[in-house]
Amino acid sequence: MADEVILLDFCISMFGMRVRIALAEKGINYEYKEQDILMNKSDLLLKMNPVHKKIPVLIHNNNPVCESSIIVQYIDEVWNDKNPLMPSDPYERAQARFWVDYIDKKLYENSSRTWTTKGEEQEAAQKEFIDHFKLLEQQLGNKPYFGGDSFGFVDVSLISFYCWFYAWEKVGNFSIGESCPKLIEWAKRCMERDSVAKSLQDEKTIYEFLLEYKKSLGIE
Ligand code: GS8
Repeated sequence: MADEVILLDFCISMFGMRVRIALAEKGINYEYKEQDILMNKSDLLLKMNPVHKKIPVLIHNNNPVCESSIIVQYIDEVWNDKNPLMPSDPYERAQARFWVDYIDKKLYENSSRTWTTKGEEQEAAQKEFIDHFKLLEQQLGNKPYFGGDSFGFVDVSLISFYCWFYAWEKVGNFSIGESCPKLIEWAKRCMERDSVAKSLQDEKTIYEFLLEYKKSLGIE
């Protein structure tokens, strides 16, 4: 019997986009179920991710897998016949996990401070945010992808942030791209992949969402 694969997701989520990219890299057909995570979480989401109650959740033959970086690694292990995403060397694998952890802990955690704060606090938050990207750019070096010649785990995990740049830059009135030209080149390289191009959300849609979200939080 064919595998049943369902993805609980929210269209503008960078975490959901990671999973969409990984599934596309492997050529997996799946059912996409958009979730209303802000106003009305579905019974299915609460049942499948009772601990965090967050998307994305991959449901593979009725078994839920939660947390985007864990889901991407799961996908790579289960569908291991095509486009490996994790490095085969244990040390390189540990390094890739380290940088994805950095993206989740530093980059993501700081992203909202670039538009929820004001004045000097905002300037400091934006500088720190850019510094995270600069460090990642250094890590990329002159390689085409983070893992070297092939698109892999760190690329999947970071490229989903790229379609948020426009919204962060416009709402926060600052520029990320100016400080990290090599990272932008890398992002454009990644965008040439079908798996990425079809999984990333339109940047204007994200911008509109962020404006509305900001308003809903009562931030001027
Ligand atoms: C983060 C998922 C997450 O923040 C992962 O999967 O990597 N560490 C997790 N999901 C958000 C939407 S995207 O910002 C979510 O589901 N939020 C609902 C809530 O916070 O209640």
